[in-house]
Amino acid sequence: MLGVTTRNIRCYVALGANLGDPVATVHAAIEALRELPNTHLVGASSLYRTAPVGLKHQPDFINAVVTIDAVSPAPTDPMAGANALMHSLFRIEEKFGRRREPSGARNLARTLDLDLLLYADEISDDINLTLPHPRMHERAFVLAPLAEIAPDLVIPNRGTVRELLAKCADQRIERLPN
Ligand code: PH2
Ligand code: MG
Ligand code: MG
Repeated sequence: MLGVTTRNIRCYVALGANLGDPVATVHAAIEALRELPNTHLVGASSLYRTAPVGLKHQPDFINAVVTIDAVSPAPTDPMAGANALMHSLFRIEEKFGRRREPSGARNLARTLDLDLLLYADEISDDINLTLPHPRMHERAFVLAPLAEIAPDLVIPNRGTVRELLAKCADQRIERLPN
């Protein structure tokens, strides 16, 4: 590839499911992420059974986090890459049966939710793609799997994953055997 420079962009994606067969779905979704073009799946956490956060009368979730390196030609607008990745995540959600309410209602039980947590050190307050993910720093269901694969990672303006997880001790979460 003469003359084309590429760079690897380290990204973290959270997986969550609480409808259907969530354990099978999260395992299969990790494989779907492994197949994404122009990316390399670097690592995956264990699966966790977690109490719903901010939701009433919903089943427990299965959650996990993966590390992905996106390969991007440089120079480019970094948010173009982040938006492209987010749309790939939406397509995988749909493939696994995720239906979004036409009303835009959020936080319904879902077969699969894929959230882009971090895209390198991009900071964005775009309403459609806020980076870092605006609530990741206070959620054990994100921080515990992330601590398994990147404990010293710094969430911009928040702290390290390890420190932040220590503040979430009140949230019920259980690692499933691999
Ligand atoms: N996702 C939410 C809201 N609450 N709670 C748990 N335990 N796991 C999730 O994935 C989750 C949640 C919004 O996407
Ligand atoms: Mg979510
Ligand atoms: Mg989501």
